[in-house]
Parts: sequence; structure tokens; C-alpha cells
Amino acid sequence: MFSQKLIQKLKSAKSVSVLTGAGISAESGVPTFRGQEGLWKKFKPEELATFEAFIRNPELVWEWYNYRRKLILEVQPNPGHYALVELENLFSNFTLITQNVDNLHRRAGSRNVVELHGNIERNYCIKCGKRYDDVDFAIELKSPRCDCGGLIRPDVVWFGELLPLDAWEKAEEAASSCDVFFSIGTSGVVYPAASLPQIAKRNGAYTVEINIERTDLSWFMDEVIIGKSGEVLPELVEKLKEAFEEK
Ligand code: BJW
Ligand code: ZN
Repeated sequence: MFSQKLIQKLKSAKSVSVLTGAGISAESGVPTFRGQEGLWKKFKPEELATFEAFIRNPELVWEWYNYRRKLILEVQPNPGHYALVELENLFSNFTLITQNVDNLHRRAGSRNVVELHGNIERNYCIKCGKRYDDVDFAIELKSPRCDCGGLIRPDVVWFGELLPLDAWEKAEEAASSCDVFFSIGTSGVVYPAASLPQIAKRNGAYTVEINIERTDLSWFMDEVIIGKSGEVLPELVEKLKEAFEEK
């Protein structure tokens, strides 16, 4: 499943960066956004994942997020998440960039995590900025308001919004300076996150995609591994450990 070239590249790599998307959490039972079982087969993104939609109907948007918060709290990280924790332990310079808001990488134990699209467990007031980061706070409420009267929103990035600058800068730096870059479980259609693999490639990284199917990014990847991340990643870690022992 893995080329000798990939194992060699990883053996000599000083820096490894990984971009994950909804697919890595699919085997935990978190629905992806697009595709046959995708969340957006049932919900329209333009009605839920924009600031305009939130202002138009805060109750509906809040209900959608509470549905997802509850689901996420009930599931556990899967072998793919745990394999990435092991991968982090093998390299001194390792960055895990995620588009996911589900917090499962941190729950699995990953340390150097860059959250590009925020985190569903955090919230803030749109008027005064006060933070409401206790998950239990959000979960039973219908569109809560802050002490100042402002609407409280989830701390996630909606369409048309800028990504948090510090997260974006870290991601860009990690993509442009790594030796090997993995794109895992993302359809690669949402920008600017989808530009990271290209940034990595342009700067000389060996680029590898892991997905159950080919994506918009596959054509320029050095290696495309078709399979479930929860199966492919643990195998890769095992292969790599063996290869490191041979050194
Ligand atoms: C498995 C698997 C298994 C399954 N193992 N794999 C035209 C061109 C270019 C850009 C734009 C454009 N028009 C508008 C834009 C900008 C826009 C954008 O990119 N739109 C495109 C959709 C066209 N981007 C933005 O607006 C961003 N901001 C921005 O650009 O700011 C500048 C700006 C400012 C003002 C005006 C205009 C621009 C912000 C993007 C925010 C995205 N937010 C969301 C919601 C987050 C909150 C929430 O969760 O509710 O982020 S959208 C949604 O998509 C979510 C995800 O993080 C993101 C990416 O999805 P992901 O992770 O790739 O999931 P899927 O479902 O698409 O794919 C899953 C994959 O897994 C599939 O490939 C499966 O095959 C695979 N899979 N099981 C391995 N077991
Ligand atoms: Zn407030």
C-alpha cells in the first residue's frame, strides 16, 4: 500500500505536516459535509453556515450546531486520530492542521493542532466578544444571548469569513516548510484550506493524499492512497516504526 519512496521520504524527513478534513472523523460516526452521506445532503450550507443565515434565523442555526455538538460529545476518536498522535511522536517537527471543528484530534492526544475553522465547543458574543467556552453552556439553549444583549455564536468559520489569522499563518508556514505533507479525508474544495497542499508541493514537499476516493487535489499529489484513514494510518505508523528500527 505504501511506496518505498514514501517510507524513505519519511525516514529522512525533518518536518511533517498534515491537513485533515471531515473524512478522518467519519469512522467515529461524525457525518462529512459532502458526498452521499454528507450533512449537506440534508441541510443547505447557505442557510446554515453563513453569518447572514445566523442573523436571519439564529434559532435554526443554533439548533443545527446543538445537534452536532451532542453528536460529537457522544463519539470517540478513531484509530486514524490515534495514529496521528503516534506519528507526531515520531517527528520533532510535526504540525496537524485541521479543518474540523469537532475537537477529536485534541481528545485523541494530538498536541500541535492548528484549527483552521474554529471549534464547535467554543462560543462568543457577536457584540462584545465575551467568550462562552463551556460546552454544557451551549447544549440545551435555543439561541442564547450575552449579558450585553448580543447574540452568542459558535466559534467556527462560516463562508465569507476570514480564517483566524494566527492559525492561517501557522498553517501556511507548516505547509511551506515541511518535507512531507499529508492531505487526509478532505474533498479539497473549500479555500483557503485547499490551497495548503499546493503550497507544500510548490515548496518542495512530498505530497500524499489519503481518502476513500480521488478528490480535486489528487491530480498533483505525489502519491494517492485510496482507503479509510482509520485503516491506512495505523498501518503506515506500523510500517514506519519498523523502518525506523532498521536504521
Ligand atoms: C474519507 C473517509 C474515511 C470519507 N477516510 N477519507 C470560489 C472559488 C474559490 C473560493 C471561493 C469561491 N467562492 C467563495 C469562495 C470562498 C469560500 C470557498 O472556498 N468556497 C468554495 C466552497 C467554493 N471560502 C470561504 O468563504 C472561507 N473564507 C474565505 O475565503 O475568506 C476570504 C473571504 C472573505 C470574504 C469574502 C470572500 C472570501 C471560509 C470557509 C469556511 C468553511 N466553513 C465550513 C463550516 C465550518 C463550521 C462547521 O463545521 O459548521 O468548514 S464549510 C465545511 O467545509 C467545513 C469544513 O471544514 C470544510 C471542508 O470540508 P471537508 O473537511 O473537506 O469535508 P467534505 O465533506 O467536503 O469531504 C470529506 C472527505 O472525506 C471526502 O473527500 C470523502 O471522500 C472523505 N472521506 N470518509 C478517508 N473514512
Ligand atoms: Zn456580549
